[in-house]
Order: sequence, then C-alpha cells, then structure tokens
Amino acid sequence: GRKQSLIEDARRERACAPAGSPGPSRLGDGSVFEEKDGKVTLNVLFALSGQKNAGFFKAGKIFETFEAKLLHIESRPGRKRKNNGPDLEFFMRCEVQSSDLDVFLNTLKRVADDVRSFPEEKVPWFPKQIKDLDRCNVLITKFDPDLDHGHPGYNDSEYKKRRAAIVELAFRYKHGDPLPTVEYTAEETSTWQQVYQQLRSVYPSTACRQFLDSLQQLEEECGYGKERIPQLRDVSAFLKEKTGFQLRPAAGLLSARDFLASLAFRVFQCTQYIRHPSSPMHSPEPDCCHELLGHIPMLANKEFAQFSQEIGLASLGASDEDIEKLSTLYWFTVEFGLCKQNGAVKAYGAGLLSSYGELVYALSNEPEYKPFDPEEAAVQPYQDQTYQPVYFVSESFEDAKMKLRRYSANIQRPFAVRYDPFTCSIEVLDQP
Ligand code: HBI
Ligand code: NLE
Ligand code: FE
Repeated sequence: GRKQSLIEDARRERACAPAGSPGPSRLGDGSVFEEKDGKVTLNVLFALSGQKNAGFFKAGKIFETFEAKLLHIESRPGRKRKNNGPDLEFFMRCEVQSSDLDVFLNTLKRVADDVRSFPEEKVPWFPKQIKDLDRCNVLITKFDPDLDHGHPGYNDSEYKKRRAAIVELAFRYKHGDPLPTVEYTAEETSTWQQVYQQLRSVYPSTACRQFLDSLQQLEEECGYGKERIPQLRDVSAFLKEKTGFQLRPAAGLLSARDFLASLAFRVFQCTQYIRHPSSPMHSPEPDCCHELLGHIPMLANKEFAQFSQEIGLASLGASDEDIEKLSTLYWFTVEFGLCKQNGAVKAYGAGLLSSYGELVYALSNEPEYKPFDPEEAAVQPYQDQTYQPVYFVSESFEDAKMKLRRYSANIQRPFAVRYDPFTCSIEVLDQP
C-alpha cells in the first residue's frame, strides 16, 4: 500500500531525473556539492518523530533505493519534543549519484522532518583548548638566517649559533611551563639600546595615543627602558593584568593560520631572539624588538586586545582563502596601520613602531596613502622584504577597530565559535 507506493515513486522519479551535468551540483538553497566520478558526498540531517514508528525503515529504504553508500550514521534524541513522542535525529554521511541528489532529498522529505543537507566540509583542524596551542607552531622558513642568503646574519656563525639556542627554548616550551628567560649578552643589549633610544625619541610625534599611554605604563610598571631587554615572563604578567593577554615563546615567523589561532585564546606568540646588530633600524622578520616595542604596548590596550581576539576567533577553521585575506588585512592594520588623531597621521601598526627606518618613512610624503577599507586592504599585494609602498590610513583608531570587527564577523563558516574564558577553550556551535 502506502509504503510500496512511496518506494515506487522514488524509483520512478529516479528513472525520470535528467542526467546530471558534469561539475559541481547545486541545490535550490545554493549549496554546492563537488562531484567526483558522477558521485557526490553529502551530510544529511533529519528528524523522525515517535509516531512515525516505521520512519527509520522507510528512510532506510530510500537510501537503499538510491544506492546511497553510507559512510557514517549517528542518532541522538531530537531537540524538539512533540506531543506524539520524542524525536530522534539522524546524521548520515553518504555518497549518491550526483544526478539523484535532488530527488533523493525530496523523497527523504516525505518520510522525515527537518531534512537538511550540506556538502561534505573539510574544516581545517584548529585548537579547541589553550594547550592545543602546543601544536600551533608551523614555521615559515623564509627569513631563516641559515637558509636566506639576504639575511644580515647569513655569514655570521656566532649569531646563528646564539639564535639557534634561543629558538630551542621555544621548541621545548609546553603550555603551562614558566616562560623561559634569556640572559642577553652585552652585544644584544647594545642592539636593543640603539633600537630603543632611536624609536623612543620619535614616538611622541609619530605613535598613536593608545600606544604612548601603554608604553608609559610599561616603563613605570614593567621595567621597560633602554638599559635591558624586558623578559617575556614579566611582560606576560603585566599584560595578563591589563587585558588578559599572555605570551608564549615562538621559534620564528609562524604560519598565518597558527599565529592567528593563538589570538583567539588571547595568547600572543613572541620571538625571543634579537635582530642582527648590523641592521638595528629595520628587520623584515619579527624579533624581540618587534614584539616588545611594536606589539606589546598595543596589546595592553583593552580595545585593541578585544579586536585582536576577534580576528583570532574569525580565523579558526577558516578556508585557506579567508586566512590569506585575514592575514593580509592583519598586515595592513595590526602590523602597518596608520590612523588620524587630532588632524595628524599617527602609527598604530607594530611593524612601524618597531622599525625606526620605516616609521620615519611611513610618515614622510614618500609612500602612497589609501583610505582604510577592509575589503580593499584584504587583497592588496604587500611587501615583506622592505618598506611598504602603500599604507592604509583610517579616520581614527576607533574607525579601524569597528571596520576590522565588522569584516572578521562576516567571514562565513558552517559553524560558529565562542570562547569560554573560564575553561580557556573554544565552544563550537552548530557543527553537524
Ligand atoms: N609569526 N612569530 C610571528 N610573529 C608575527 O608577528 C607573525 C607571525 N606570523 C604571521 C604574522 N605575524 C602576520 O604577518 C600575519 O600573516 C598573520
Ligand atoms: N620591520 C619590522 C621591524 O624592523 O621591527 C618587523 C616587521 C615584522 C613583520
Ligand atoms: Fe608582528
């Protein structure tokens, strides 16, 4: 009777369905299913209510009719409880003929409620707990003094040996360990001294107000000054009190994905070695001068800390394309951003605030300025060997903050994330 006709309908519809065109299959709701050898893999979620006792077997029959290859089944009590008994929800992953996709789902809708389907998503792994950051250490070897012929330390074996020893501390570090301290040599301290003095003299006229406020606190409360290189351990304790940010040692330039992911936990990854003494005024790669002078003062600002974390949260599980855009946007704001304050252009980007050479250049009339627009900045090609030819200037610090937040919040993912500060972990919502 009823059952038989349902299955017959399904067979008939299957037979009559037009042959699938090659390429991705698109459903009415716009979702796109990648086709491979005439088949698509999809995730189906549906509910069966208590009264439709036979629902499960009917649904199974539909899978059989369409020769769906089952890859995964899960069931759980439904969220909506109806008068006629509790729902069961099913989550299935299966492979069907791509030409059958529409008919298959429509047939399923006749026996099940809330049928939802989505393409098989390959969500990149991301850290869920703060200790997972131990796995976020993919290094980009671009500026390695052992490999990069242009590195000022390429022919300096003493420098390379020293740097390798400091990097080793980061490799060995695990979440929860005390932050390693480094006994800096007289030569390293002298490099820091030059960097500090030169920059400090131009900050009042070049740095944004938020930076200057924080730097003053760091000098008063955290031992910042030209005499010695601050230790990550002290700086981390300071930041933790100001904005909840904490530091962990990084072995070098990290992949954008790993670097951004740590921001979601209010963790900032810091290099501990210092630039080569032959080029104190600019280094294309991060070093302790860049972290301590460029980034730390900004991270001690509550608003800046907040949107840094938001950029981090937006990056979790994002596609490679979105990571690329987000990191380019990060580059033109957090690293090289300019903003207007009291009618003058000031620097808030860390890459500027740690390089005397580029800071002075960026605020001269040499480079090109563009008004800050996140969509445009996210795709602007950039320069990571020397000074930037182009900078984005925002109307105010608040304006940059607002636009960055809006951009990151708009990145589309098939799930949502929330940070739980009590457990320092990420809650993933709506993931099938
Ligand atoms: N890695 N250690 C470290 N420090 C950074 O400042 C840094 C990084 N990797 C990537 C990066 N910054 C950004 O330029 C963006 O690509 C995210
Ligand atoms: N150019 C910066 C400096 O010299 O401190 C570092 C930039 C790191 C992205
Ligand atoms: Fe940086």
